[in-house]
Amino acid sequence: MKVIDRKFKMTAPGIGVLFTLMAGVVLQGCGGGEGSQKSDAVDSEASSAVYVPPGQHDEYYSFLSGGFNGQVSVYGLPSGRLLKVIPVFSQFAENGYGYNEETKPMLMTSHGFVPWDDLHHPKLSRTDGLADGKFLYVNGNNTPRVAKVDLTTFETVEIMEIPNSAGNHCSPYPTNNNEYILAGTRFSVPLDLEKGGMGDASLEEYKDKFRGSISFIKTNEEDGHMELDFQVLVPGFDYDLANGGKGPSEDWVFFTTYNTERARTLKELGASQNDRDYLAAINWKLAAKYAAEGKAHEMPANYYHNTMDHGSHIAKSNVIKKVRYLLPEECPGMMYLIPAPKSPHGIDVDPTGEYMVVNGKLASSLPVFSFSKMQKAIENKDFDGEVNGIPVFKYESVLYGEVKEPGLGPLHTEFDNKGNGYSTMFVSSEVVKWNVKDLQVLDRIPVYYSPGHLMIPGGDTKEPNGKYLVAMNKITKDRYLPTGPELVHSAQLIDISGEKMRLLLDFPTLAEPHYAQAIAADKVAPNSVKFFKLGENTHPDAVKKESDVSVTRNGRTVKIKMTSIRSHFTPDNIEGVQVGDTVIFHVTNLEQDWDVPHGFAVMGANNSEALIMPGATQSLRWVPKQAGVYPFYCTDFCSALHQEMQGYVRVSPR
Ligand code: CUK
Ligand code: CUA
Repeated sequence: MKVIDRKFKMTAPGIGVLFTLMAGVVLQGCGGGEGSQKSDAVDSEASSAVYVPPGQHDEYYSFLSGGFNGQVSVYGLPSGRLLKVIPVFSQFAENGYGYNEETKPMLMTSHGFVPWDDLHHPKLSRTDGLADGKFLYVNGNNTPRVAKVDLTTFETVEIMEIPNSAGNHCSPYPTNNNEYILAGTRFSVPLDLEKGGMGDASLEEYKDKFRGSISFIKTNEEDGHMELDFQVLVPGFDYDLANGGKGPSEDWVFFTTYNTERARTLKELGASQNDRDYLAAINWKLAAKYAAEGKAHEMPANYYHNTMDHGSHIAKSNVIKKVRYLLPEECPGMMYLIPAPKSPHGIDVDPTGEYMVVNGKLASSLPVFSFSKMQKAIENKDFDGEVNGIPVFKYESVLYGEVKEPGLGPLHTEFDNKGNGYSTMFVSSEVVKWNVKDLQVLDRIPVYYSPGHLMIPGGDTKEPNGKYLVAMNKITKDRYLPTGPELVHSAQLIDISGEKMRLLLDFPTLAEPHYAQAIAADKVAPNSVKFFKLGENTHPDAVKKESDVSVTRNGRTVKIKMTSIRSHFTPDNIEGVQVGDTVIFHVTNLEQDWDVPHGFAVMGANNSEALIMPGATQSLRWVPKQAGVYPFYCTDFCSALHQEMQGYVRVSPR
């Protein structure tokens, strides 16, 4: 059976060639063959290690990205229980996000209303280099955006579109005190520096006209509010992932790149001749200094910045018309290139800030670069040419060493608190533990199957926790009961507290998690909001007592301000609506108690329900097309008389 497993792993798209090349290596045991079969069995103590008794809480919150569902899912660890789905770049029928009038502006972009995106990387906000539990920043890959989730309410409260970017993939990366959230483009595109935004160019002109961008988003310490300070326009490579320094390397951030020969077509890209691509090193502090000192140029722009108001819970869109940019060739010392294995994927900096690991998915070893050697090489000008005025280091002058034969298809690495790195091997389907100092492989455990990212709570900070690791796997196959052609993706919880890794739990995930972050529950739970105070509700159409409800007509628009409280709506018998009117229901939930939302749905209304939190107001827009007497009701079972929580709207012919 194991043989069959290996076979389908190898036929994953794009891996066929690699398999042929490396088949020999696999058979020689690089893929964890023998030893892995033993760890396949979960020991009898595993269940008690993840068992959280009914009524008790998990030790960690973990935030898994949903990839192509545009959402974040919140799981408790170690139980693997799903606690919440947070819609970010999606419409969410469950609670009306993106359907109701309050949240629609969150999804506005310069391309119009874009209620979908591909969400890859959740990153917790930081204080002194450690996750502080205040906010979660996430990226939208497709229509480049960065969003912020407030961890007191678990709601998306801010979304900023990123201009001059295409495929916002190496994003977001918060520096150690959230001075900046950095967001790097994946695709380079032709930029029109005069008129702003994307220009027109033939792919033949790729080398000269295409550029990438790295956005420096400033955040406000109080409320995490984002503001695009400036961008660095970088050479037209493709940029993949970002990770930042700590301690000695705190001022630096690193980006993996591919297609550095700047091929024009996918065919050329696939056949790209360079043996090496680059790890780009950017001194973000120096960049900020250059920008502050007036080195930045300005160009026209057109991007949306959407924010949710605290009091009214109404989102507003702000369109911003210009952006500042730096050119690396004008900013000496700001950017360097380190030769790295061809088409590298993840870049990860260890907790000491000295070692930068490049996960070269096609490479047979894992290169580890040294930050102090890089500093020396800068001092000694130990360069090997340049690209667009950006110095390129000699490989050997910055290399600390290589982890030999770690496995096949290394994608991502995180660290524990004992000086070890853990890397995912996509092709050989395993997690490999190695020592950062001596670069020896210490242990390997098979995962099912083909892991992308892995996550250790705090594993990308200076103080990782050494207890758990979560592998997020791309292929599920036979791990659960079959559900037709589409299977859930799967995460696996691994105990890393001992010398040997130990598989504890499989749990299904929503859509495709790429990265995840986790934080101790006591950093988030005490601040969780239980309900919104009615007295602080500043929604202009809120009604705070039943006697204030109203139905008012203004031309063809009918505004219905109503309330909900166990177990009735006021008014619950609405007249005066005509066919073709635009009807807006503003429903205020008068409850002042934890966990008593009321829902609201009208027959035939083609948007969604509303799910109104205690003390809040939500608005649904409806244009009835036929005369009739339309029932409405509460959709969330709220009391013994929930079923009776209903009413009618009469729609008369015009
Ligand atoms: S990426 Cu998906 S497995 Cu978008 Cu961070 Cu590596
Ligand atoms: Cu209110 Cu059910």
